[in-house]
Amino acid sequence: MINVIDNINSTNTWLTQFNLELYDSIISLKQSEGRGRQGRLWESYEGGFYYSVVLPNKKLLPIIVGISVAEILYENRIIAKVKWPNDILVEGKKLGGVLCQLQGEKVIAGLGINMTNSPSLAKSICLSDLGFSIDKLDFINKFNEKIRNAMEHSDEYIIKQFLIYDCLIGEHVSWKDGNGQVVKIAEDGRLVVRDSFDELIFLTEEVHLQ
Ligand code: BT5
Repeated sequence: MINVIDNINSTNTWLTQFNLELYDSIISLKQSEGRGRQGRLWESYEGGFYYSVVLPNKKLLPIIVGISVAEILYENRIIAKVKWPNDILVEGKKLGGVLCQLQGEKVIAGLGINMTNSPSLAKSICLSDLGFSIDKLDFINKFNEKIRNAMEHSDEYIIKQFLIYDCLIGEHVSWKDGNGQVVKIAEDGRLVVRDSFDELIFLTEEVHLQ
């Protein structure tokens, strides 16, 4: 069931408060306390897309979500890239982001996309800046269909699909206490980076393009 609401603190928080069925979801016109990862804020003014859905817990789920969003954008002629694990970038700026939270045996996946809202942040972009618009309910239907299909695919296939949209491989990146060059996405979904000592490092945390 899709729950539609005009205002809420956070669509992810709302779903965590109920023991909902797989693929139950909520969309809100705005959020008063939209959340990013690690306690960061997600600017959520009216005009944006704020959606959360209950999904099965699968190993590469954050990557599957990123691919699904990028595919829908491509089908709407928007050339989007995914910055591992699942920032959605267009023209090097952040169009959207995904927040996956483990909830018992399920995952709550929250998706924010800037549509007609113009975020105040410097490195952000919205669909109307690009001259595009997407129908929100159409987006939800396509998104859920893509997620269901992706559940049937092998990990190897999912990683291969991710590489179509990836913007990090071969790039120099930095993280909290180091820097290096991105080598690949490992089969378990972690980022493999080579640092200046030629060691391979597997990252499960945030990296920044240099
Ligand atoms: C994310 O976090 O990118 C995940 C965002 C998920 C938001 C959705 S909306 C529906 C659902 N309900 C929620 O409460 N959350 C989810 P992270 O990678 O931590 O990025 C957060 C950073 O992105 C912030 O620190 C800002 O720098 C930047 N940011 C915040 N709002 C933005 C926006 N509207 N557009 C672009 N960048 C933004």
